[in-house]
Amino acid sequence: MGLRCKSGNEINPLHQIPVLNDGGFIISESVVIMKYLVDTYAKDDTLFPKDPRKAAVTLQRMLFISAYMFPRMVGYMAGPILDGEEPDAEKGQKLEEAINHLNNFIGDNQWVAGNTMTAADIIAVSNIATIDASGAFDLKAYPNLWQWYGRIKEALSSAGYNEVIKKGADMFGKAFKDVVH
Ligand SMILES: N[C@@H](CCC(=O)N[C@@H](CS)C(=O)NCC(=O)O)C(=O)O
Repeated sequence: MGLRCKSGNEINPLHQIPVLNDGGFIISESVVIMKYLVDTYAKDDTLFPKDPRKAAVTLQRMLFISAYMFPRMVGYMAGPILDGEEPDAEKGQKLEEAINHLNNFIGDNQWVAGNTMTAADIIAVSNIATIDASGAFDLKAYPNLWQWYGRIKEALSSAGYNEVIKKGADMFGKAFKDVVH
């Protein structure tokens, strides 16, 4: 089944991915999908804490990635990838601001939303892996982020990081690099 069925029934009227179909329960928006999956299938609440303040910080970080960093990443990378345009320096600066914010959010903590790994780390690494693969920014210049990036890749390695996250990130990164370099 695609985003639009042959019958004309749409599983996402916005025609966007990701969309989850969990036994007929259909829901879109990456942050909502992740929360639903944790609430429904996780063994405990560590990936999405129940403590109100920890939950608020986790959600803030997830929405920061989805509503602030991701649009800036797409804004910078889509023109070169889809239309063969030269990268726009101003859009690159906007994305770099978001990278810097993430570096500051991590701060001295081990993870994006504090000292335990949460769903915020998973959504964040999907974006950072794509930015890394684009080769357009020196992520080592953001030490908190760079150390966290190594940590999260290691933490997710046995959960299929290469197949689930790196493969797609490398594909987009390569498409960008092919135009730019
Ligand atoms: N806020 C949405 C954004 C989804 C989104 O932008 N999806 C892109 C691909 S990553 C898409 O399907 N774009 C096609 C379109 O907008 O027509 C989420 O986090 O799930």
